[in-house]
Formats: sequence, structure tokens, C-alpha cells
Amino acid sequence: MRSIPFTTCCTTLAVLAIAGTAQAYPEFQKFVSQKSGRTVNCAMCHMHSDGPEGAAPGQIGHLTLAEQAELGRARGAFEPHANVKSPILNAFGNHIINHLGKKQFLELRVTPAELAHKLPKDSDLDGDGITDVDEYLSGTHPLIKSDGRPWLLFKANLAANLGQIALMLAATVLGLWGLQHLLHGFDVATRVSDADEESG
Ligand SMILES: [Ca+2]
Repeated sequence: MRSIPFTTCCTTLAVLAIAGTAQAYPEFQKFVSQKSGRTVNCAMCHMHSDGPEGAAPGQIGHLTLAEQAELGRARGAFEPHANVKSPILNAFGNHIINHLGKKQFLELRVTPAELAHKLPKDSDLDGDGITDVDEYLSGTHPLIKSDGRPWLLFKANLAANLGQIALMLAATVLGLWGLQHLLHGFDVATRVSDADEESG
């Protein structure tokens, strides 16, 4: 039987090891992709779109000693409200860990849909009017204001500007009403003038 060179074997194992952890917790990505029909990468929760493994900014190989220490603290945050700031997670990823704790988050790997029910219903980290929960279920980015389902963005913008729109409509209606009465006034004045000339 033909043997596989040791270096090839090690390289393959290293690649498999990296590939196996590159997505960190792919159950959530898989669920969101299937539900929303959109392609979702690791950037929904991580600093880097390829996940935590690697040497690029936002990945483990690029961390300073202080960041490594904070990463260790974040990885040990099994209970909620530990107020950690993992350097490999973005604000949404840290929001999840701080709200749920690592223990509950790991339990949700078998039921990733449940994550939507465990997060705060009114949290909207990017302030675009679409809650983080709706962004998670829609496969849009909870930290990018311009990324959202068009209908949800339209509804959010409508709700945010409802007062201004109502004022504009009222001004338009009043303007049209005033114009109509002004034209009617001109018409009456013209008829009176014509009648005066005929009688004179
Ligand atoms: Ca949002």
C-alpha cells in the first residue's frame, strides 16, 4: 500500500483543523441561510468574515497579549452579563454572549432558531429601525444600517418620519385648499367687473 508522506499528512490535518473551526459555530449560519435564503458568513457575529482562525486583523493569530487575555475571559463567560468584549467577535457577537452567557449559547447550537427568542426583542444595535432579532432571522447584518429587507427598512423609515410626512401632507392639502379659494375669488372679481362694464 502506498504511504502518505508525513508532511502532506500534517498539512492536511492542519488545514482540516483550521477548516473545522473556521466557522466557529456554523449551526447558526446554516439556520439563517436556510431560513432567509441569503448567504451569511461569519461576519454576522465575528470581526472577520472568515471566522476566528487565521492571522488577519480580527482573527486569533493577530491578537496582542492583552487581547488574548480578554479572549480567554470571554471564552470563560459561561454565565450571562459577564460584560466581556471578545476581540474576535463584533458587537452583535459580544451582545449575544453577554446577554445569554456562553453556556446557554452553546446549548442553542442544536436549536439555533431559539436564539431569536432568547435575545432582547427591542435591541437594535445599528439603529436602522429593524431589531437585531429580525435582522438575525432575515439574514441581514445587525450592525450595518443599509443592510435590511427593503420592506422592513421602508416600514422603519415610515414610522420614524411619520410626523414629518403628516405635516407635509397637511401643508399640501391646505395649500391646495387656499389655491382653490384664491382662484374662486379671482373668478368672482372678474365676473363682477364684467357685469359693471356691461351695466355702465
Ligand atoms: Ca438593526
